[in-house]
Amino acid sequence: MAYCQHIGVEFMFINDLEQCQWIRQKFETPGIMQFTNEEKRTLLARLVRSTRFEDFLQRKWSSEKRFGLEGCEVLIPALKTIIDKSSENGVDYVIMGMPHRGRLNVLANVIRKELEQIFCQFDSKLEAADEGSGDVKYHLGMYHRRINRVTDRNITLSLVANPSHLEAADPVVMGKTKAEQFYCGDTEGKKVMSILLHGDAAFAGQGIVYETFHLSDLPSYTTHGTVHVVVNNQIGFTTDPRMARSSPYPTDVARVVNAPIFHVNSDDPEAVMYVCKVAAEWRSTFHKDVVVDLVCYRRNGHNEMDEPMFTQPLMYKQIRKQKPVLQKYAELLVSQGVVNQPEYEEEISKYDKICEEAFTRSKDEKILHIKHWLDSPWPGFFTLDGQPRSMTCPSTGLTEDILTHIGNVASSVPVENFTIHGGLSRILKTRGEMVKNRTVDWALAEYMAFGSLLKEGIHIRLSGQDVERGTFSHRHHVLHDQNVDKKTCIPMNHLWPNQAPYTVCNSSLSEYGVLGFELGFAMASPNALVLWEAQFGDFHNTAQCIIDQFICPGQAKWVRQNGIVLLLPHGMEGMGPEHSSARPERFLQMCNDDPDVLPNLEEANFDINQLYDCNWVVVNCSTPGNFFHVLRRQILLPFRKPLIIFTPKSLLRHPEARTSFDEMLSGTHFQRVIPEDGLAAQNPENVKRLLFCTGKVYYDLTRERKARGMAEQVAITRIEQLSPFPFDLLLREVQKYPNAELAWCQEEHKNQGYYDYVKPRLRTTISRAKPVWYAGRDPAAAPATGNKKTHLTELQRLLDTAFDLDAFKNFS
Ligand SMILES: Cc1ncc(C[n+]2csc(CCOP(=O)(O)OP(=O)(O)O)c2C)c(N)n1
Repeated sequence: MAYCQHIGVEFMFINDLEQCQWIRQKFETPGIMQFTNEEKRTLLARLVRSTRFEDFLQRKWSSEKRFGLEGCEVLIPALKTIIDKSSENGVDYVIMGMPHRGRLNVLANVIRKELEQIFCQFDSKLEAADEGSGDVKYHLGMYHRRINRVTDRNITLSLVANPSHLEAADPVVMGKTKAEQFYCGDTEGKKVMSILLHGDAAFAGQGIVYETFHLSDLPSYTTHGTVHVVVNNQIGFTTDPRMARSSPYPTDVARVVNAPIFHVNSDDPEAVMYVCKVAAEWRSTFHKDVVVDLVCYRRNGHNEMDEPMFTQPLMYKQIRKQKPVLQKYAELLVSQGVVNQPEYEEEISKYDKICEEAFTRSKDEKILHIKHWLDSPWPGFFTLDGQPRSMTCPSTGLTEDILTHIGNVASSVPVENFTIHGGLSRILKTRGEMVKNRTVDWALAEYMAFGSLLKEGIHIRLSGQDVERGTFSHRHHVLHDQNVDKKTCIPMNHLWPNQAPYTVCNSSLSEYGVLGFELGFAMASPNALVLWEAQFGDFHNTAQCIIDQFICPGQAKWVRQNGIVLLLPHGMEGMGPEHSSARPERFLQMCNDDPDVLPNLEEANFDINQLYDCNWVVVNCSTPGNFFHVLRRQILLPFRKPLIIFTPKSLLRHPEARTSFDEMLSGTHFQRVIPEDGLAAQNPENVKRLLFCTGKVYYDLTRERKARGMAEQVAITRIEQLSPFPFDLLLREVQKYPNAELAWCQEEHKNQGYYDYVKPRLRTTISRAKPVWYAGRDPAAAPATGNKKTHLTELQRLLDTAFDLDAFKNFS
């Protein structure tokens, strides 16, 4: 197929005739690529800025890493063309994600971050304001509202902060875009769009690229088309467009995701501009993804310190001979009489002057503020100087009426003429009985939390594999008519007249992509409860990069809070090495509280201050009621922190794992610690052992204690909020039982679970006055045995240790 010069198009794998015809018409119509002199001059001016910006940085800071754009200076006019064209078509908010290459240039010349703010990032003597640990300049995000000069319309541009991990920000950008579309009612992506930039190597190599593309085909995840731009220097230097087409990598990606890919020679700025216009038009016409592959070369090494001749001598000899694209294009326009030489030189000196002046101003900056680099401000949520509006949390309880109303909707079909499955009728009937008896199980507790927040105007989004039904078939938030195909009902959306919407969506089979997406979604607004549920807790490890790079340190690096909730099914039930452990030890190891320092327990609002200072909250609730409270607390807190919840499997149906409405009424709160309240608590001096535990093992312990008749000798205290560690409440517990030995009991293996986190903190709580013994499984490489009998033997052994009052005699 014949194309315009310097352009190659791949779309053979697209099976929609209309789309194929559209592309053909754009590239096969003779003479279609025409530009006015005005457009050519704008293009030249944009190339001047792009080129001279890198030159300026190189002159001022020749030994600093900046990951310059030399060789692909057309990226700036390319992006600006996509934005101009999209703005013309009605887009007023563009959310972007990009890697290192050319990022500072994009910030300066596309997003229009003040140059002095960029330059002062190079000043190593500037002190950082006390707002987290910060990040390197080519990772920071940005948000800017401005007038688009070409269309004279308002446009907001946001560049999402990212870690070094290439492509990790892709799903985050998608999620944030989806949220912005959702909150402004843009159901077709006509106002808010995403642009993703990629390097060629990671675009082809990282699986997250495919995961992200794949989300664009799912209704609750689509952003209605993303324009992807690949800075493709992997094939080295070429001016031959056929070389571009033989570049296998971006093409493979596009083929898998069914998006057209336009290769274009980046030495031909007009061809680039044309392709970018077509890509933006494609997106606004079909609302599908499209890839622009900028085939270029990289004039320097990977960074400015690198010597590329070490490894690619011949290629770089050729590259050095190449005239920069700005020079070539300027010569072309001069020869065509579009500009004359003095005008061109004037354009250059005008921009150089802008840089020099900004550089002078940058020297006046005394302090580096990371908060100037926020990509998602939350207007109104904080005070004007960015503080929480209070340092308290109201009761998370509800009135009896609200509980009953939600319970009734949760156990009924709130629409007419809708036939549900017989098995589900039984489940709803059981729910109805629980409501009559004023109790909740796990599923109902979650219903109560969600339903009440919706009433308060909080949007809720629950996403993950099979979340609509619930992996353990306990949730059933989407009812399916048994007689009419695809007819569904979401009772949660029938609770209150003016309630916020509830989104519950089964995701694709992805963790990295989907968790990143939800994290991005949660960035957009503090007034939403965004939850990602893993099918089983251990699957979070394929999303480890989102956890390590964004969720855990996000606030410290980018001064941006995020209230995402991770629901991670966890528990040792003889199911084998997989499906057992959500790896609590990993989350706990990444908590930023000091194990060796006892905080000031007398401080007012100690619990809230602790939450404010932490990097994330880790809980393992032993009762449905506490699960209900912690979900509500997540929103009622005056700030946002990620919340990691280890959620149950067998406890979902455990007859004792029920909570009475009484513990959920107005005035009640989330309990960070649930103290012993049985016989042992009545005569605490007689208690020989105080067992601390968390989560499901509590039920094994109480059953065993009862069987052994040891209710007076052994007290059992549950730590429900593992981090931040409830030093204050635990000190009280220990002081209550002066004659008791202390032991930590867990069902996980010794090198896993909570032991390594809890032990030093418990010791700090008691000023190391007593040992803290261990009752649990031995260390192991795998999280759980695959043999049911071994599982039960191990469980019995740890229970034996927990209740053998002589067990630790030989150690002391
Ligand atoms: C997930 C991940 N793995 C490895 C790296 C280390 N790394 C940084 S840049 C880079 C090469 C990128 O090549 P390319 O996409 O061609 O971009 P270029 O720098 O050449 O423009 C690598 C391997 C990284 N940042 N992220």
